[in-house]
Amino acid sequence: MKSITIKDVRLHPVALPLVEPLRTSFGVDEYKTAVLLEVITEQGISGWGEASVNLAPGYGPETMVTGLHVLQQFAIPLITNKEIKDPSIVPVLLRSIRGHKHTVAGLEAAIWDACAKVNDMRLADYFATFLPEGNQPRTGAVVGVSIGIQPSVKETLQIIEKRLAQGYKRIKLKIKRGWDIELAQGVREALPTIMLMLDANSDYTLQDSEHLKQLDQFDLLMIEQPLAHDDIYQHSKLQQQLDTPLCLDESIHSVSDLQVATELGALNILNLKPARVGGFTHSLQMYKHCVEHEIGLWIGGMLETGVGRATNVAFAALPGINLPSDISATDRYFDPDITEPRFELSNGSQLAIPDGYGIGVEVDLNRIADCEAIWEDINPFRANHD
Ligand code: OSB
Ligand code: MG
Repeated sequence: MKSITIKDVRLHPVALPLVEPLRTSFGVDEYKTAVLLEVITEQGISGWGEASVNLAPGYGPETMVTGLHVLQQFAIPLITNKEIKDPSIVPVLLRSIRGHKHTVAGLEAAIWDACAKVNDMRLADYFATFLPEGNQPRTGAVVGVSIGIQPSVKETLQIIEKRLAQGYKRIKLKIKRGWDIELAQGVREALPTIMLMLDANSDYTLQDSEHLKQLDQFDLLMIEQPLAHDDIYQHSKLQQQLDTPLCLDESIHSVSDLQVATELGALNILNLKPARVGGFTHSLQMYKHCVEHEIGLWIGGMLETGVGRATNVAFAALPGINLPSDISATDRYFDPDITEPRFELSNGSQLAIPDGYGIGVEVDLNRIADCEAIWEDINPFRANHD
């Protein structure tokens, strides 16, 4: 395998209007924001990655402003002009930076893309070379769709019907305190056999366990992150009381978190977001852990732009990902996106791995410039200083 040396890193802070905003228990955003990274190698290859950071520290603690700060001041100098044999060295080079996982994951992703391209490989095939034999990617990722909190059961059902008609085979509904049992009941009555799951984004406490037990009657695939974003122990107590499998999202940031959660029985399923765990090197370790411990595994999403979507599709195509991932077709998020071609749903609720090397999609620099201008308009620091 050929190595790379990074000569330059370009940052593109962007905001893209969302076709359908996603209302969760912690809020709603009109825009998807991210810092896109373009690493340029000595051979002149561009690798692209997405640091998926939000306007507010809602889902995670990072924001656009912390992301830009940490990349410029700390992360980029640590990787520039060093020979990188392969991307698994990146967490080592960045070890003096604690936390900021979404941010460093974006930089690592750009390096994964560059390394795959310099070796004339699709990213999915390149990932497989870091796994034991028998982990060759499938033709694509099996996916589902995540639907935000709507004003009524009726409006939720309309969106579900639309998504089922488009071919999505797994529906995830966001819930919150006061918007759960009635919703699950209404949806199950109308659609008794669909693959259905709920995501609470940490809105409940262990005191709600009697209430949450009522959800057992709705034949849910799983309940995602019902309790605190920084808890593992109480989830293990809740799982003892529930028949429905629990899936953790916000609580798991590292291999160590996953080991603790496994030992305690706090999860049956992992929502693995490469961004949340600091990138693909750690994601590969967690993938191996889940396979070994028979923990259900799927790839979660952060409403990524086409760059992050492409990297996630490549990872989600690996055969150890055994549940539908939260990666939907381009038209569910943006019109237009910043990459070409669009991701489209094909038979069996799948997104195909693009043919090209690396992430396999082309970045549209004009569109990126437009989205940088939108970010400039909504940049909170700029607004405060005007
Ligand atoms: O909790 O999984 C979540 C999006 C932003 C922040 C948190 C979450 C989500 C999603 C969207 O559920 C999944 C997607 O990208 O389609
Ligand atoms: Mg979630």
